[in-house]
Amino acid sequence: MTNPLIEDLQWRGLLYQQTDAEGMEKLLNEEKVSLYVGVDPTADSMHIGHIVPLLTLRRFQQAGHRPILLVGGATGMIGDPSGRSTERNLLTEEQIAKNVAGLKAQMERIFDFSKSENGAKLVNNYDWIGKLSVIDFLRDYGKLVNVNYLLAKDTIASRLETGISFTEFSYTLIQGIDFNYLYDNYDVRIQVGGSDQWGNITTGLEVIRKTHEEETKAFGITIPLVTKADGTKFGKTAGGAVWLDPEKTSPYEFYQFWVNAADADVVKYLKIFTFLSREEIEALEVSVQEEPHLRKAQKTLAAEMTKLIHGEEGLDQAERITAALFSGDLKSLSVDEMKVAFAGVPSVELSKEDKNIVDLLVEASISSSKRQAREDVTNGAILVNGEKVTDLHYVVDAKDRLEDVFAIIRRGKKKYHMVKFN
Ligand code: 485
Repeated sequence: MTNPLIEDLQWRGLLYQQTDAEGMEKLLNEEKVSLYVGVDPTADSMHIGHIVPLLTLRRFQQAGHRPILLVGGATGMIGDPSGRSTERNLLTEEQIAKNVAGLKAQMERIFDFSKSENGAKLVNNYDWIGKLSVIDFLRDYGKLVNVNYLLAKDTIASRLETGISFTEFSYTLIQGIDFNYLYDNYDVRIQVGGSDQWGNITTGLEVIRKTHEEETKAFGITIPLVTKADGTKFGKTAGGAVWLDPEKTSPYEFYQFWVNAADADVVKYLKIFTFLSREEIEALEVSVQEEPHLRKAQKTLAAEMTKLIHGEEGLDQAERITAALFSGDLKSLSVDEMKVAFAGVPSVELSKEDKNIVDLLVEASISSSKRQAREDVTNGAILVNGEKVTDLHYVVDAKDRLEDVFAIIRRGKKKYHMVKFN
């Protein structure tokens, strides 16, 4: 017995652990179900590591199932020890409220909430965990799990040497109560998470089993960690994590992250992250083998991902900045786009006074000496905000100071410098 959705997930490399693969396949063949992923509000934005389970839920939604997105207003106040070797700092209630709002907005962009049959639904576990008294917690749930059972969980066992607070020790049971709550109230049958969530997902199944007399039919699956062929960590750039929030990672930087994927990784990413069909991805795979210089697969990946997270507008901006930097023609960019485009280039601060171009090149260490600077200018190697400057007497003044504070100087074909005036 096969199921087209499971087959697709397998082909995409999205299935890692499963509590009962056969049982779940049978369930999916028989009915449309609800399933959930939880995210804790530890930051006001998700990063690209978070979206793999979310996009997997969207694949379930496309197959007719109903995604439930849980924001951990309660669990965020406790702190998941999974995948961490040290205790977390507690966040304040204000931080959590702000983070919850940020995550919700991002989830709303990724899912279709309007479908009548199986529209996505957002829930916050603060709504039920927040009401649970200490006595009820210990009597109704604490009795269900043995401490020995909890001590054997990887995320707890690995912390026994260095120590784990009772707070973080209890976390897995809270997440288990969530699964049980959603099973009872939203008919949720499957929990999905990254591989670090295996222990928490199985605690939930344990709680469901112990609180229900009839045979329970709930399942857990985890998704493998995304890896890179060169062994370095996926999802990190020189500037840190790749965030979904355009204020933290601009659509242009986001696009650049994907377009720079290695040939050895790009097909895997297309399978994991995009909704392109198997045929489309296989055609791109041929392109990577036969015409790698065209970077068709990378461009498609970058366009799909940027559109998904930042919309057509974000993609348009990213492509325009990329093209302008490639051709060296900055005049097509707005001042805001220039700021985005050059956010990462080295900047030099100079005082805000009118200055001869040769002096400026030396002071900003763009040319190595006065002689070099003169040569650069007369050779036509210098562009100020995209305009060539060949006159040795040219004065850089207010007209060149974008927003009165910066100018982009290009020397040679590709070397850009940002000069900040203050
Ligand atoms: O009932 C639940 C309550 C909280 C959670 C899940 C179900 C959140 C979970 N404990 C967690 O910490 N998730 C991580 C997070 O929030 O950042 C990451 C996982 C990753 C993947 C992602 O969330 O580390 O593997 O599941 C969606």
